[in-house]
Amino acid sequence: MKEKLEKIRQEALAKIAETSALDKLNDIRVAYLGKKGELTEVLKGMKDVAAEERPKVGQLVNDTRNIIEEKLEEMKSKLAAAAREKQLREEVIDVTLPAKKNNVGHRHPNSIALEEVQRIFVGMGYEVVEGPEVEYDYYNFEALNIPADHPAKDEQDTFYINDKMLLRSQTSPVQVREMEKGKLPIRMIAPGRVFRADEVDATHSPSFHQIEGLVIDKNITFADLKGTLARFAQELFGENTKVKFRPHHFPFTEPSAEVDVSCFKCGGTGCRMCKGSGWIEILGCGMVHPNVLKMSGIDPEEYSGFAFGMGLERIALLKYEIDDMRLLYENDTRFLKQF
Ligand code: 2U9
Repeated sequence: MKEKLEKIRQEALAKIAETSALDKLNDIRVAYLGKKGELTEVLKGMKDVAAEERPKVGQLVNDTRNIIEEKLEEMKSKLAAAAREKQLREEVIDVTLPAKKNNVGHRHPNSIALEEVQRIFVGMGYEVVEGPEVEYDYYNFEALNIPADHPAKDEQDTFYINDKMLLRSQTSPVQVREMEKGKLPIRMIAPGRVFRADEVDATHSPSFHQIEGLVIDKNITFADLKGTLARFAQELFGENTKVKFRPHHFPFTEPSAEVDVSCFKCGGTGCRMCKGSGWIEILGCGMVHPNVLKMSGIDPEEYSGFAFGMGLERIALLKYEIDDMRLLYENDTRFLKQF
């Protein structure tokens, strides 16, 4: 029995000494000290030991158990300390490594262009006014002298919500609402999102942005319109910019014109930017139609006004020489960061 215990002790201690993993220690504990462990098996043989020998043998079993347990605990602490040390070594932070770059956003070319246009008009005393994107047919078409059978009113071109409501196809309703308030004079610009049932391509999108302007006062003439837009063009595209007014037709203005600016890239000699013509179309304008004034309660005998409208994306594409409008809607920061 004594030899047996000595053998168990030596074997267990040898196994403990060569263990390098914490979970293996528990296997050793079970194998020697567990319910079916080797030491327990030895205890079962106590009944065959002579009565006078039993206390001595019992003491020996206890000693063996204690020493195994002691060594198990010792090894456990040793392995745990080593594991902790390894972890600390591996998790050390190298403060000299370069920091991760935070990908910060960038202002959108539309926003930069809008701020520029707003700055110019606010500098001339204009107010910036916004209005709803969901509008009544009345404010979007009827109040602007657009007849019921006008092609723009077709469902092919305008997004209707029901008989009376639609997604505005221009920001003009904002001006109509302002005129209805009856506070004159008016000197305002209305920037905002508009909607048209267009297919997406390099120059079209079903949702884009406009900036429209409206001035109403006594004695406003076409000369005021020309002077204002000439100044605007010079501020936006440079002091040497010339403007050219070509007769046009809009239902809400009479007379109406489209405005070209001399090419800011080649100065008017002709290049790829202006398709060789020396001129670039940037906006439409005209004197507010008397019917439009009347419908909003303004007497055309007493007051007159001018209005203009431009596509914000078009201005951004021109100014920043971007050749595809779709790039403006992808919000890829690698693209946005270039402006
Ligand atoms: C009121 C009266 C008149 C706004 C105007 C234009 C001419 C024009 C287009 C430019 C390119 C729209 O973005 S675009 O497709 N706009 O040419 N807009 S005059 O006239 C108004 C507005 C409100 C009460």
